[in-house]
Amino acid sequence: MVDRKTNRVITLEEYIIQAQNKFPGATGELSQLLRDIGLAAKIISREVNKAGITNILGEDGTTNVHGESVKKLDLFADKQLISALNRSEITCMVISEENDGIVELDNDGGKYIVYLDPLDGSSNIDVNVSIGSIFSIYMRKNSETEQLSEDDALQSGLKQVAAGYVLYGSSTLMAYTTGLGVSVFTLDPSIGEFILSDDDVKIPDHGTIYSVNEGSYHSWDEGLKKYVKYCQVEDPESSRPYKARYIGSMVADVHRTLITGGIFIYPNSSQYPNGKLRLMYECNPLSFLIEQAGGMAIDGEGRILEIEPDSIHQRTPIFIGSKQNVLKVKEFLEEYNHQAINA
Ligand code: FDP
Repeated sequence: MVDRKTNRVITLEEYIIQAQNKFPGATGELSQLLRDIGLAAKIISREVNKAGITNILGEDGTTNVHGESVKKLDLFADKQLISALNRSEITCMVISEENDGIVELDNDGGKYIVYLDPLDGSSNIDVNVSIGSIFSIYMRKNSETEQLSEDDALQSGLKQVAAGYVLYGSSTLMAYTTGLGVSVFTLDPSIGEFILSDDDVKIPDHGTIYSVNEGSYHSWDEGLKKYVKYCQVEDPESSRPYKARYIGSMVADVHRTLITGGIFIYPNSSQYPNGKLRLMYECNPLSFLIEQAGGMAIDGEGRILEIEPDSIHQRTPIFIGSKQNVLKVKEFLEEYNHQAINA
């Protein structure tokens, strides 16, 4: 995207500084933090792109806090992001999918707390399918002189000051919001800079793609089964049947949903009674972005962003995407899950 006044491209760094200058009282710390994440993203992107020729594919031989096997690239991404955040001493604490408890950084007086999913969609790493990094930024809750604890980090998604993701796909892009719309940047590898590609992305109000792991159909609640059948019915007036698309990397599935509209679902099921995806570093940040783009994200009943967390690694079901699609699935859940309870 080209700056209309100067007729030249805008880099992530310039964009962040311009945005900061609109707020005369801003300290520049949040801007620095976003730039640090941008730098780590470039390093991770470089490593992802040459993963097949270096010895970084495959498993590390350990399991993470969720019992999932850890890939070498998961650990590389985790390390890069945490060391980038440690550099500018603005962040006091990181909570990451790859670490059991909180990770205290060198400046325990820093005012920001960052949640990270360093490499989302890890099962796709070794097969060259899109993966991503997700971040969510909060102000610490307690005073800067108090001992840091998990309690500082347990805040609802409504309190996020910024959130975003980096998608390592056919190109590498970074999307983020500070609560004033969603901006997207594409990495130009020839100059090593993220270039602004859209500064106010809006999700279509309705879309014709549904995205869910249908292999789990038999372990879903009745309402979701009925909704998916509704998506498959032929009805040209409402553009049905919808298309089914499921990459299996949440960032990639949600990014497609942001651009083309539709719905991404990871429900509760008999296998995952509380859903599989993590509230604090997967669902909250992506819900913040999708809401900022004009979409909706619910856990089946209420807004994801309104959930009061009781643990840093907690899970939640999620139904996220275009407003009309999310409202439609909600109707089905209310009608049929309710009937099942009363049967
Ligand atoms: P993965 O296990 O590969 O890390 O975060 C978990 C996640 O990927 C999401 O990115 C993805 O949407 C989901 O799990 C895929 O789960 P299923 O294999 O159960 O569909």
